[in-house]
Amino acid sequence: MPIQPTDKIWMDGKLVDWEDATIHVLTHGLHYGSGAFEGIRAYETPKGPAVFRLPEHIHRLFRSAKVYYMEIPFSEEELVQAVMDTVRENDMSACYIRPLVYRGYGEMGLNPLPAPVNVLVAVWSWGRYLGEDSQERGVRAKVSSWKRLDHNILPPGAKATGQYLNSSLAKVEALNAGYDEAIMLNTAGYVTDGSGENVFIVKDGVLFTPPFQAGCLDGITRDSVMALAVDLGYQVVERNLSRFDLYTADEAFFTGTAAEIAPIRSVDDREVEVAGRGPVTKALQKAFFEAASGREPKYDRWLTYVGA
Ligand code: PPE
Repeated sequence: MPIQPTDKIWMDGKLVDWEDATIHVLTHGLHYGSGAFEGIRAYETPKGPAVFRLPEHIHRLFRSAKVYYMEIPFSEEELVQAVMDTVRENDMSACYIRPLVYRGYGEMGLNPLPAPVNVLVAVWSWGRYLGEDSQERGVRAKVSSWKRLDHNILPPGAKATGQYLNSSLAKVEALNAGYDEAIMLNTAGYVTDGSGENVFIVKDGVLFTPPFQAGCLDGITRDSVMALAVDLGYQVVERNLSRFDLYTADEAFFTGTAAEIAPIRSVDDREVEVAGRGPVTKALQKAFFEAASGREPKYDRWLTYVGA
């Protein structure tokens, strides 16, 4: 779906009109993928729009930037404020939020250090990431022939722009083969994550998800779902998952800011036991949306209210 323009984009400290938010063709990041980004969502709540786990997302942005020697010319608090300002100025009740830090225009070449570091924050409406009825019906996943980046190739814990070429290869392969999403393995053959989501399975009432060492992103939705699951009385185990685990799961689902919680209906044409959205997935979706929309006081600490 084409992006629906909003009003303003925050660029290096100023809100500029959507059409004027442009950069030079010799921007370093365009040529070498030298950037880091975040994906955040704001949800409608009884107290107006609230950003879900905003400080955690901004903190991860700083960690990603650090790996690539990018000194962000703003503090974490300033970028938290920038996100709030951008959501408010665009009058969004709910939206997707994309902060981006990138090497800008100045010098070319593989040494990125002489190029400046620029920052922007854009917001837009982003509906169901994996398709209209994906959160009810679930999606069909394919284990990718493309391996996920290894810790010593490009650190999978960093959300760097160039790294996403790896995810894009997997995504297009899955789509071309008639599936909705890819699941990527590491070079040892264990599950890491989807092209843009973490992966969970349920077996005999216990939740399993790959550990960070496997090479997944330390997803903030993943972390939230683990907390909610424990609250609901489920045991959550971080351990390596194999294709066998995926093929024989009772339930499986993806988590991510864009995807939220999306059931996995089948993996490589093996249907999960419940063949769609199972009871555990459904309970977690409910708990997640209650927390994100400010209807669960216990998780109010996850929300940053944008204010009038
Ligand atoms: N793994 C990967 C590889 C990933 O890109 C994401 C987020 C996650 C896991 C889940 O992380 P979190 O959002 O913190 O729960 N993917 C973002 C980019 C999506 C895009 O297409 O762009 C997102 O969901 O915003």
